[in-house]
Amino acid sequence: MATDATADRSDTGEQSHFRICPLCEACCGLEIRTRETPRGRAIVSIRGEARDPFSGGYLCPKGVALKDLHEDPDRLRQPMRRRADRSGFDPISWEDAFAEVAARLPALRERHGNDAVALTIGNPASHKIGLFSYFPHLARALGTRNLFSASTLDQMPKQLACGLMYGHWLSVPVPDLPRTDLLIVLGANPMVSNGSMWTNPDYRGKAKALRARGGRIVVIDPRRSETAQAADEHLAIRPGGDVFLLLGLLHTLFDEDLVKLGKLADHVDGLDALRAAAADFPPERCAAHCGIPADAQRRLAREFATTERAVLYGRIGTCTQRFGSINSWLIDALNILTGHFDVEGGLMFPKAAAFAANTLGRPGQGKGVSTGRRHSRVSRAPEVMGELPISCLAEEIETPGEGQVQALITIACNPVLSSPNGERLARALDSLDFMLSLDPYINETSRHADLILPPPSPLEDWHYDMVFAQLSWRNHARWSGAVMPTGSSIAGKRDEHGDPVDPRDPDQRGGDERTVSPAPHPEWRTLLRLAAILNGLPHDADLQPVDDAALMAELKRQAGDRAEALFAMLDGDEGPARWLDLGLRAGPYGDGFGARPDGLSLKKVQAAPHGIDLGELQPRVPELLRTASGRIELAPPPLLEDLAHAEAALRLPPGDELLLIGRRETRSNNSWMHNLPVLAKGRERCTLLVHPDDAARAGVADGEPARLSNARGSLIAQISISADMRPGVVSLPHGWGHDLAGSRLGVAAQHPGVNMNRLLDEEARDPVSGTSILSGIPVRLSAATPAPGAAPH
Ligand SMILES: Nc1nc2c(c(=O)[nH]1)N[C@H]1C(S)=C(S)[C@@H](COP(=O)(O)OP(=O)(O)OC[C@H]3O[C@@H](n4cnc5c(=O)[nH]c(N)nc54)[C@H](O)[C@@H]3O)O[C@H]1N2
Ligand SMILES: Nc1nc2c(c(=O)[nH]1)N[C@H]1C(S)=C(S)[C@@H](COP(=O)(O)OP(=O)(O)OC[C@H]3O[C@@H](n4cnc5c(=O)[nH]c(N)nc54)[C@H](O)[C@@H]3O)O[C@H]1N2
Ligand code: SF4
Ligand SMILES: [Mo]
Repeated sequence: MATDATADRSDTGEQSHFRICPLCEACCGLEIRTRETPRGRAIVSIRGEARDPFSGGYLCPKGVALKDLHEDPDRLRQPMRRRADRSGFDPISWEDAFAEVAARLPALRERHGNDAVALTIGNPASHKIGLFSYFPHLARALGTRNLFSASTLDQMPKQLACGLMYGHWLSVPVPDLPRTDLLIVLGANPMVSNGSMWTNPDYRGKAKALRARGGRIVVIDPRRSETAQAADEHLAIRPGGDVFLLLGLLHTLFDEDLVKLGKLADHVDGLDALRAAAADFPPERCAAHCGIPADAQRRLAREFATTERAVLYGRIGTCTQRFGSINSWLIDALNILTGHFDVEGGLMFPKAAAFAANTLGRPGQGKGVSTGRRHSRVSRAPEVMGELPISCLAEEIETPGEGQVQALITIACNPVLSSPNGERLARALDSLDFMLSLDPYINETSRHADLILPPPSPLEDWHYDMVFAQLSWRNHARWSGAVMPTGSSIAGKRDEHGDPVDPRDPDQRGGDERTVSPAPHPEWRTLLRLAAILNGLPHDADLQPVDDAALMAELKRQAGDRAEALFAMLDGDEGPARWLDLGLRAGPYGDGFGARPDGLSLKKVQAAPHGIDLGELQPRVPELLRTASGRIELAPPPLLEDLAHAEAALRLPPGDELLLIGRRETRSNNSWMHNLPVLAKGRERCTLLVHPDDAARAGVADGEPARLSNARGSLIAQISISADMRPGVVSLPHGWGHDLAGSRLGVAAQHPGVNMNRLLDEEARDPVSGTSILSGIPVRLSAATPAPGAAPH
């Protein structure tokens, strides 16, 4: 796909390229300037693009790091095969790599059955149209029940709650921040994370504007986070206490007659069941467990209910808990009951230009979602959204019997660091018959693979955002052309043939000689190739007919007899581009293949270098609903049932252990960007934040190493004393621990940090969504070398 929105800057000899950043959910529009040099195109600068209607010039330091990612000598440029003696990897050609897959994988599946091959997919896949749109081809070809993703370390509770309430997994409402007067943030830190399940670049700017117009922000978090520091009020909740706070608020709404459904009155089911459920949870009963006094709960409920334009937003801190699904449900229910839903300034539903299931099919009614259609083999964990909990992966590999996992394909994920008890998983990976990783790095997970197939650099690839346009603060459509020519790698460092070379000394390169492939393989093609191999085609079969057939099948499903005619009309020369043209033209703003000539198409979106603004969010109930009842389900049975467990938890004393929570750092992104020099430089980021009282009690000092331990294990972390912590709570970021042998992450290895997930129990989950409990973990803190006189904690 050569199209590339480029403006010449003849005055400087530079060119500007406009591209959305593929690194986090904010999807900022970037201006990337390049210059042609005798040795190829070089990246000159990366800035926020002020003319982007969606992000208005915002960016964070990670956007700038795209240059380092493009040029990272550790980033793989061609397939790697692990040596038989496991001493490292050697580069091989794409042809040989696929031939090896063809020789091993189908036979293994034949021998052990479909479920013997597991598939896991991670966070970056949602930022890559090639991965996201062609992943289903591979999943279908495999036909395995052992499908796992990072969703069960993250947002599955929210998707489950939304699925049950509104009828589709991706019908997730987002705060209408520009038009609200009161924002309550629960368990999220958008100042640093830049928003999640809420694509909202420049939270900082919008929050500032809210306060400038007289509005208020309240943040509820065990830590006085960066978002809390930029708010009007901070309530330091007990980790894991959100369910009790939310129930206390819900109770208050009914108790004090504050419920006001407004225009939604005719569109909800289950109000009486919700009222009955809330009766058991007066704030006075919930206070000790959530750590927020009853009068503060009642005051908050009143303020929320009586502020005309207000919104309550909750994210990962509320999801990765035992009651994550209930939390996600109650957050939306509270917005609905107070008239802050589907209205300006409240929670609203985006309407994406392409691929949104809630714009397809019959408006206002559907089949709803179902879960638990099958269960994992070992722990009997229910399937949710077609997946099993990723925390079940290790036991599915280890436990013999029918359906045991013998082979694994990992796609854009690093579960050895990102999931609880990655050490166990790492051991299990070494027992597999075959492992294949689609990944740009030899990292903690892919080092176990037999074969690693790398993606192109994001700057060599075109993109259109399939996922986050469905979660955006404003509707829009933006095309990102490729910025760098295919095969450009380490700008400025090239050998006498013009080929990019590794700028580091040979002895720094970890021993393996590397060659640079001139033609990276787009990931959609890699996935389609793997699917074709699994469907019995030769490893070098022509993929065009395979791609055509899949597209035609989809067209027949959507358009019946008109499929052939529409197929001929589709633009885009290959792969996801044609699917995108179909998505846009058949979508809610589309040209309907000529029926609405002013509507969107791939060509039209490609021709708008700064993107197309599709306006503020609009009310969408009941049109968006896809529940069987055609109404919002306020009291979905699986969630209502789990309330009995919350009630039981309330009868136990709250406990007084020190609790570990996580956090995110601006210059870090989960586990995989610690190898980029521009982000890695500066102070140590993987530090344990400890309240001064807890530090004194444990006898640990600022800047010193200390031991954090529990029944699962122990680690040594550097202490950073912080009065921003709620006493009794410590905070450590996740995604660190880059000291495992066999990875090739030269920069990250110099600041390895520690892996907090070593202290987590892989069997601890929210049973309703299968999501791991990542927050509120009981731990002990002590001096690394006990100091004389320090009291043990
Ligand atoms: N810089 C940076 N940005 C990122 C990422 C990154 O790694 N680095 N990761 C990206 C990803 S994958 C995601 S999913 C998003 C997540 O984005 P957010 O949901 O905003 O996540 P966090 O920034 O981790 O903020 C979670 C907050 O919850 C608080 N918390 C912890 N436990 C509890 C609890 O029990 N109750 C309550 N109420 N609060 C609690 C923490 O103190 C923290 O401030 O961020 C994305 N953006
Ligand atoms: N304790 C604790 N653990 C957590 C969290 C937490 O808050 N606390 N957060 C959880 C959350 S929200 C998430 S989303 C998960 C993330 O969990 P994962 O998705 O497993 O982890 P990432 O660190 O995002 O790793 C992404 C992988 O994709 C690779 N990659 C990057 N770009 C590409 C690409 O273009 N193509 C391919 N094929 N691969 C690519 C990287 O090299 C890396 O191996 O971590 C979870 N783990
Ligand atoms: S906030 Fe940073 S990482 Fe996220 S999209 Fe914007 S520039 Fe990229
Ligand atoms: Mo995430």
